[in-house]
Amino acid sequence: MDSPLLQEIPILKLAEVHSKPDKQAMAYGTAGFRGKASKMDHIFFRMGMLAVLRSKMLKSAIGVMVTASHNPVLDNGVKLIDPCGEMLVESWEVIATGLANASNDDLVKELKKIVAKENIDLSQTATILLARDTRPSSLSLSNAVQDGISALGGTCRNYGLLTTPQLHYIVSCYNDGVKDADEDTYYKWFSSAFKTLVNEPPVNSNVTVDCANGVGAPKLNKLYEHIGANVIDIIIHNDGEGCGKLNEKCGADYVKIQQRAPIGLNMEPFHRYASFDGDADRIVYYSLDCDCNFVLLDGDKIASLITLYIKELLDESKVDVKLGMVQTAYANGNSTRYVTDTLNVMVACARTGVKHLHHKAVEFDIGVYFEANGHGTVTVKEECSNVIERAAKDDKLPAKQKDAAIKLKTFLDVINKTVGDAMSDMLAVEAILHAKGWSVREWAQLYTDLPNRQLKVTVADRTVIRTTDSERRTTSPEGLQEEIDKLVALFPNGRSFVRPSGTEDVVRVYAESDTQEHADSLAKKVSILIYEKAGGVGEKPKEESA
Ligand code: G16
Repeated sequence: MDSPLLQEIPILKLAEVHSKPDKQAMAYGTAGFRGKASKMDHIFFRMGMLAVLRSKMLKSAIGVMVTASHNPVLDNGVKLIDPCGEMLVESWEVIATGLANASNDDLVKELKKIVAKENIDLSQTATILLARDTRPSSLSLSNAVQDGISALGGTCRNYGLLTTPQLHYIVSCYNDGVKDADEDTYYKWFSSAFKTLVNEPPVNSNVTVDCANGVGAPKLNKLYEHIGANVIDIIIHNDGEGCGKLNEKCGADYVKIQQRAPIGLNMEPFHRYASFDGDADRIVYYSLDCDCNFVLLDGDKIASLITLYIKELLDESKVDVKLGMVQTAYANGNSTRYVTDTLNVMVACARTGVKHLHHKAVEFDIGVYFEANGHGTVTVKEECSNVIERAAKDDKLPAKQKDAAIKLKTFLDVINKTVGDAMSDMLAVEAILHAKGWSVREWAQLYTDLPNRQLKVTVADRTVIRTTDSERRTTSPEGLQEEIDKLVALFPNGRSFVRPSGTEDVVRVYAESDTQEHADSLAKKVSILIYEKAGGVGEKPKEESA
């Protein structure tokens, strides 16, 4: 009997509507496919089909998120979410790239190849949970995903506008048996966990949140309504209602890279500010010190604060589990030293991309993982959750010990364990500051960042840069690493690395040194080197004249 896949006509009809332009190739990058929205319709259609195949294979619902997160407003992107709410497994990224790049004529052949290779039973049902961000192109591109889903006979539950981490959370709830899980399920869970933590007394100072003119603004507003203004005071900035554009001079990426406030924000010393990115999966905090210097509290500072708090509660509760932290090469050297030497917690290093950090984090009983750009969360092994829960209920324990276990349990409830989540991370930070009676001043003083700089270089083909050692060293082009080493040696406490971005068509350059001037100069010199050795295009980076 013919399998549903062999009903080629409906597939081909829809494939014609979502036809692939000739000679266009894309790869599943750091967080899915990303690029100019106007050139990606066929990719969204094909990812709808791929999600159906994955759902049939795993007999679970699969998520599809339409977003390009921190990228400019005219870009878009798509990524698949696996059943527990985690990123798509890496082996399927290769399959996704193959399907995205198959010619129109080879599309059905490519689908059949996937079915055969992965041994997919096409008689299985498939459920796809779909959501999108607020980009102008997101609605039509999510319609393309829906066409892909119906082409292979899958069922689509379309949640409309959501933040990326909300969809990750809903996918995990759905596959856990909560079939009616939706946005409200998210708000109810996180607002209730937060209120349990901080209700008495409530948070008494406000936090201003730049939502990058993205989907985070309406969603944070809803979360705020669930928590209540009597518990937390949130002021939303860049809510997308004015003339500001998504991620333009605002949002977590802008604030982190430029090390300055987003557009239109008049900052006051010691006030708490936070920025989300376009789909609210990243968050950075910042403030002004008494001399009105900009103070950034990035992903490293958030991770350090969370690790410190969990460590304190583990020590107080005497719960004996293995706590660890995971960072990337971008982590500020002093954050790694603080966590290793002062907190005495083990730090592992992973490649850029939360999927890589997540995999390493789950090796610990409790794994705190964050990229310096503010993307991260905490993972907890199930056995570890059970140990904490038992301690929290154990009346034989001394009151202080039991109380710490209760606090730890409630704190971990406020975390979205599926993926980095700006809203849930914000609640975690607010809860810790509240518990410790700290302002941003005490938090900032945990350690002093080594001055650093990040730059981008455009080259003809960024894949000529290959890296090793968690992206800390290059293996190609030949001789490049030796040249970088020579430049680094010129600067006290110098460190620099380069890597091709997986979300933008650029090579990223990171440098740190003892002073901002030195970090800037090292970053510039390395950028020039990349331009010369790796086929730079456009304007060549210049050294600032003294
Ligand atoms: C995505 C990934 C992050 C990564 C960032 C930049 O973030 O989820 O893990 O750090 O891209 O990646 P790259 O340097 O390879 O361009 P987002 O917030 O854009 O989804």
